[in-house]
Amino acid sequence: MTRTIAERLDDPEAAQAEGRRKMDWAEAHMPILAELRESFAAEQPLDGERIAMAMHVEAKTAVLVELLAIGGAEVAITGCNPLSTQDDVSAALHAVDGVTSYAAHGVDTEEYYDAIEAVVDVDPTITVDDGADMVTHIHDEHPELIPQLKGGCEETTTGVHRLRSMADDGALDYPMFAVNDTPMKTLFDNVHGTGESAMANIAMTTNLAVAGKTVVVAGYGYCGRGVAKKASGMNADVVVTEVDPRRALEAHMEGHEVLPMNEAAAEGDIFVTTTGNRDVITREDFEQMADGVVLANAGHFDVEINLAELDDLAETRREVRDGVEEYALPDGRRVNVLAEGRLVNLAGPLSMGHPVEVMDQSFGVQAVCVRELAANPDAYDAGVHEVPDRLDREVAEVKLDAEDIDIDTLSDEQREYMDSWDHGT
Ligand code: RBV
Repeated sequence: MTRTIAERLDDPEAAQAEGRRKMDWAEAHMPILAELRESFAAEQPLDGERIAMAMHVEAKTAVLVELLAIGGAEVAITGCNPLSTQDDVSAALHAVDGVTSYAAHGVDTEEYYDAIEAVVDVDPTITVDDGADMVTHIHDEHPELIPQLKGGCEETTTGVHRLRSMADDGALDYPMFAVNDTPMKTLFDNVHGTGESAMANIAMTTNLAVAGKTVVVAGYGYCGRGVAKKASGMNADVVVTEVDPRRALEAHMEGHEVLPMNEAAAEGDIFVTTTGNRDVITREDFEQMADGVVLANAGHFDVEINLAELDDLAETRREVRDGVEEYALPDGRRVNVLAEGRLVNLAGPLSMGHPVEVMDQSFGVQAVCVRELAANPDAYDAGVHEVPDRLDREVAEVKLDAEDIDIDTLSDEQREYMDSWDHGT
């Protein structure tokens, strides 16, 4: 039997108190979720829903989960990465009425999937994923649940990518919202969230300067742009590697050097992978690197830095600081890998995930998407769906209001002009 977090801990009450303290801090800086809490409490939009979740179980996620429970749902949750769970937060969440948490820090692969299986016991009507592990598990192991599933929400680029591949193969059998792809998520969480938290965690984990260094950023999608921007802001020289010609040009026009990884390998001091693909840094690259380089991954899965090849090359391997593994090569060079090559902003010993304010936006979109699936289950067929623009707007408007920012409104004449085509000079 998979144990809940309360059954795993020696002193769940002490853990709960500390977890609740972290949740209180996050909650105080999440105005979008605060506003939704009022309407969810009053209107009970999730009454009767059962939600199965696999997400990074830390304080901001916990505020989202509590909101779903306040809205009337029964929720079961586990982690979406073995190292990103904070046990105290998991314990605090488990103590919330209507919530069961199986998330625990440091589980092995078998325990990780056992916990996903345990979550499925909630008999879900809705799923919420970060990375698509829950939705794929349900398709593989519990197809009998598919008819009752109103739909699901996916948080991250990698997960949406997996879902689109499933849909292309005709293998996605219930509707999924691509929460990741909304403006309120991508333009903030992926860019600023990843950029700030990845660079902050690299700096904190190593206690080394970024200024004056060369930071190699692999991938110039939204996450890569964010990392490059923040690294530049910290006075590093930035080198970008890409496979897409347009993105490579964009990086060039933003003032970054663009090189193939094998050449960048010889120049970099700090490497950050953000591609979502495997084998981005491999043996040939390790062979080019200078002594003392720092390697970190900010993509969802730990496949971007080929650690098996690095291990193969290395003579010895030891933990030189918490969260820093040094691989010593036969010629004396040392390559330092942060957070076991897992996403550095969530899986390191000091990691806390993205800043609170950006997760308020991402999770605001999650919450309104769950509400939408509960309210309009028949409106969406099996497949990947864009989040309706009105929902993304709703979240943006709450945030503007909270920030006390006013914007203009189109006049009738302007609206008509924008909608018409028969005007010219
Ligand atoms: N992410 N979650 C956090 N809960 O602290 N930080 C980042 C958190 C999400 C982010 O939205 C991204 O898409 C995903 O993690 C990658 O797994």
